Amino acid sequence: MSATGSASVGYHVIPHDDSHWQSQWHSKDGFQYDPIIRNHYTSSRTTLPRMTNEPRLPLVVPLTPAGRGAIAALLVAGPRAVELVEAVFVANSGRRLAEAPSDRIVVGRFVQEGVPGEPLVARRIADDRVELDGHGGAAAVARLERALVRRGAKSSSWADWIALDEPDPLRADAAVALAKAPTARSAGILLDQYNGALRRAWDALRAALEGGQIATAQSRLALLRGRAVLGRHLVEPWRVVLAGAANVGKSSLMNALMGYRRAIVHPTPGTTRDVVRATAAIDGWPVELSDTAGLRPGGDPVERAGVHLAQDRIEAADLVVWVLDAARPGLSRACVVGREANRSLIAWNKTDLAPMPADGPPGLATVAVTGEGVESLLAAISRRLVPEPPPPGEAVPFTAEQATSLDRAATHLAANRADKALRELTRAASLRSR
Ligand SMILES: Nc1nc2c(ncn2[C@@H]2O[C@H](COP(=O)(O)OP(=O)(O)O)[C@@H](O)[C@H]2O)c(=O)[nH]1
Ligand SMILES: [Mg+2]
Repeated sequence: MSATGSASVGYHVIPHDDSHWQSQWHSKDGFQYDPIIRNHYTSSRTTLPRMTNEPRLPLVVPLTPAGRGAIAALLVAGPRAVELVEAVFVANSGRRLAEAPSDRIVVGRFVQEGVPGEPLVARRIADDRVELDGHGGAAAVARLERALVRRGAKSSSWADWIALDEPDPLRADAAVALAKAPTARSAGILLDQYNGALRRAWDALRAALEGGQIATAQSRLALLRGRAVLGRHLVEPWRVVLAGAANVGKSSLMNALMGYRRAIVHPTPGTTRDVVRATAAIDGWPVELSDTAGLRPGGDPVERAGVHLAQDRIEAADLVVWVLDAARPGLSRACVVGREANRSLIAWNKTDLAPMPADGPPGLATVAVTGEGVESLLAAISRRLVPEPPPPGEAVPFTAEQATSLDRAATHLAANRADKALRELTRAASLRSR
């Protein structure tokens, strides 16, 4: 990824109440950089930044995901972090952790009631920050966490920890989203945002407003808003629904798109009753595909319920792939009438039996049972979902809150209230993710 962290931004953290902290962003002008924070943005040696103001309680933060794993990592951060760890850890060398050079890996054991037990590795990052690496697995992590909590630490989730420790809320949100990214492509875009792409664009937009360059602000705002739809679907998959009449080959197409037999295929019309969902990556974009019951009147109560579910899915879809039967074009056409074109794609299936009808709505030819045309359909789905993928390193707003804030700023700007737009953007960028 081409984006890199920016050293030209500043902030400070102020205590909000006993346990919560609030950060405030300051524009470049008039801000006194905190040297510790500058270090965070410029140092490549320190992997974890130091806190500017310390919470009263030291925190214990499991960093590795819950579940089985060979190694689990925990962070102990805050005042007395080293002292706290020394109460549950003894180094094999017999030396004190407090005296170990910072960043040195110290091999030792987890001590409970004075008895050294399982192996534990400690690394004193700073006086207020120690990383512990021990056996993985929920029970082992919980035991260590409990031992630290008994001695006065407070448990914190990694996401809360990032929100507390990372002063840039846009970057904190990117860190949280990055951990949820289902595909490498969406992770790449989120990594750009983590590395400052959105922060730079946000600040440039604010600078344009501050400088009274309204036209520039408007075009920057439009660009960001245009990318917000993609941004929301970097973590949440796009909802793509296969819909159409009974027996046209929707389930067969679902299986062909997925590459394995997910849905039941049968010549009997009305075989698919429930909505069958599967998640996939199409061209690197996370997608939830839904196969639905064939839309037809009548049928037994279960099939009718399936048709209702199908209609709900169609309404909520980001894209509907209408599957039409080339061998029975008349029957299929009713389904597409009146549908919004920008939310629809048409797949003429069973083109092995009959050619795509010249007088029907234009679409892509597929043969679900052989896979013919499926690659082209996948490419068309990708193009329809993301017509203009952002170039690497570009800003992409990726949370609903960011999108809302950009929309509000646009409304203010349209009403010639640049001051309000600026306030909105400033406020949104100083919110904490929770
Ligand atoms: N010849 C041919 N048959 C197909 C094709 N796609 C599906 N079928 C058959 O059509 C019947 C209905 O398929 P299915 O996927 O269950 O349709 P659905 O009711 O729309 O889900 C099955 O017998 C499939 O094998 C195709 O492209 N060509
Ligand atoms: Mg079916």
